[in-house]
Amino acid sequence: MAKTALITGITGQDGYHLAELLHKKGYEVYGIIRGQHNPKRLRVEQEQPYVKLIEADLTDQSSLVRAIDISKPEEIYNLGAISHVGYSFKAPQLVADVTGKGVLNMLEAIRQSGGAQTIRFYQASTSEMFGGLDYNRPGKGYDEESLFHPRSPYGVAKLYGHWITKNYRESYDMHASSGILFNHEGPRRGVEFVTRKITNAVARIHLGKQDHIELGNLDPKRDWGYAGDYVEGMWRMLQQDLPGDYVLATGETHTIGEFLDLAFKEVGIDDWKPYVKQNPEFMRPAEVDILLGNPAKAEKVLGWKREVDFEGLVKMMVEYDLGIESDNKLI
Ligand code: NDP
Ligand code: GDR
Repeated sequence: MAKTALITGITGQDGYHLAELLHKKGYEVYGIIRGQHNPKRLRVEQEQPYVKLIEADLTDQSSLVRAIDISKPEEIYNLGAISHVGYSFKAPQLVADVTGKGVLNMLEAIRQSGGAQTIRFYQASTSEMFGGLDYNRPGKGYDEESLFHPRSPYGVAKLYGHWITKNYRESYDMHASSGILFNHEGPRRGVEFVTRKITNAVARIHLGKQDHIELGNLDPKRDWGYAGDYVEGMWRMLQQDLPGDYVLATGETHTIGEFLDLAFKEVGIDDWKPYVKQNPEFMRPAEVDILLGNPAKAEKVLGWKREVDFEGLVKMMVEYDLGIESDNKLI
């Protein structure tokens, strides 16, 4: 019989890819949408009509209980969060409420609905919990046993979400798993994140719609993969007999400068420096300098491996942005 899943963060990048994956697998898919007027509702309704939307908010536990009552899911994927690291310095308390305490609200909603033993739970944990500092960075990359040292209100809130998920697993024997995911991108990435900001600007510069791009710190290194690959890993975690924590990463790290190199080359520009200006507005009070993940456990236990490589990812994103910018479509 078809399984049922409830996804928070359905309007986000990962919500899009996960809903598509689960639908292809024959799931009945419910998604939580927040706010009385959410402009992204129309996009979901038009592109993914198979998703049944339920109005709720991670800060309102009663709305989560209602969402579980309506959907009666076997699996809940908690992708909802305020997810922008830079923004988390500007609204730290809101981020604590949504990205941190929102996880507790969902876990408690599951318990109150009587689903602690029947509903499998996925928490969207992050490489931002590690912090990328010299002292805690293993040569082979961060794994599930590495020390945490978050460097932003977002990272701190996510660490709370990570530990409360573990705590509910241990305390109430819940099938609650955390995916510690390193950066994953794609055409569906929000333009507020550096990769999509770059690929969209590259397309616009190529088409003469914009003459430069303003960025912050170009030195940080990230382990960038493709979001479509990562949602497969999330699903595999919930299909295991036992819950657990898993790093999903590519095992490669690249600077923002390298991303710029490849993105501009796609439109025939070899030297991007004349097109890039630095703007301190996009710098953060504390930076995560280097992120590199070691996905050995996920590869061994889940049989998961990323398919799309760094070059393929940049190419895919630039091509997508050239398409929508040529057609003057909204991003
Ligand atoms: P997005 O920022 O694209 O999506 C975030 C989603 O959370 C949106 O659907 C948003 O809804 C929703 N949301 C925000 N506030 C609330 C709220 N109060 N109640 C309910 N939903 C809310 O993130 P991604 O898709 O990129 O990431 C998915 C998850 O994975 C996030 O938790 C993120 O922190 C985490 N993560 C992401 C990584 C990445 O590289 N993408 C890596 C590691 C972890 P709305 O559209 O209405 O704002
Ligand atoms: P990150 O992604 O902080 O890694 O969090 P983001 O793309 O925002 O930043 C990556 C790096 O680029 C630097 N940077 C800029 N960033 C943005 N957004 N805009 C700029 O103009 C800019 N210029 C330089 C940043 O300082 C940073 O070093 C993402 C999110 O999806 C999180 O939710 C997730 O948990 C982590 O990835 C893993």
